[in-house]
Amino acid sequence: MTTLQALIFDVDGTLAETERDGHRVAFNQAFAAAGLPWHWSQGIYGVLLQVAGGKERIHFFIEKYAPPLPVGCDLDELIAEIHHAKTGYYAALLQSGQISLRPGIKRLINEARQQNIRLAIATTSRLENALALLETALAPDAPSWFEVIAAGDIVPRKKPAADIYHYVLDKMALAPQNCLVIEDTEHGLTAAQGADLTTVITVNDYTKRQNFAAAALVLNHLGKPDQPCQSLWGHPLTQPYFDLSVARSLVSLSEPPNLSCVAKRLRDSD
Ligand code: XBP
Repeated sequence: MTTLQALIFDVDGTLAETERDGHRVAFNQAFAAAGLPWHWSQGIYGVLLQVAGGKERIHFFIEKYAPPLPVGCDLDELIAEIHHAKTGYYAALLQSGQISLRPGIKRLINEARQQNIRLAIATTSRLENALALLETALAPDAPSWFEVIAAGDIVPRKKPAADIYHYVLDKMALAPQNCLVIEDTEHGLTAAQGADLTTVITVNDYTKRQNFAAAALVLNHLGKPDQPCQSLWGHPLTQPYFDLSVARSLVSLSEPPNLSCVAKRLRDSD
């Protein structure tokens, strides 16, 4: 029987609602500071979220909406400057304590630590942004709780490519059937699935209409004793919150890895 050995968490939207109230706000602050008349409304940001990664998202915005650009600017330099400034604004937002963890995240991470379940992060976000969220919203030493924090440009292709999950599995020397992923987007699910990982989705306003048919379980959030979660799709949940007992049963039910994917991975790595 397969046993649960590790939990792998996505960051933005999964640990905390960082996209609408964090990254989006910081991007707008960086645009204003650069003297650019650009503004990402909540609605536009929902469209832009189809592209992962801050730099890639700015690039996509310029291509899609053709906003006014400074005359004669070097586009890559401009994007790098905006993204650098945005990272500073995002850190300041986190420091101000305006962004807190989603229900049940802290409880599940504590439970995993108590039961020696290994922890990892797999995010498209820049490493310093992931670390800042862990330090400010979880605990100053929280980054050390995670054996691997795989972030940003560490792999060549961002989600929905499976690269970041393959990277985590390789670093931890774990088989996918011994791990469970917590994600919030279809891109994240596709990435995890590409690495044969069983995935639980906690939706948010930006992702609740996405296709999560491949997930083992879809919840509104992980829940806690005084704030029960709702199961939206998948394996029936007979308790008010998601904990390691549910994680273990999902992993034990998971199908054996897709051998054609494993063979392809081996061929690709030749
Ligand atoms: C989140 C993302 C990121 C952040 C901003 O990915 O898509 O692009 O919005 O990232 P995940 P930057 O859900 O995998 O955590 O740090 O690059 O600005």
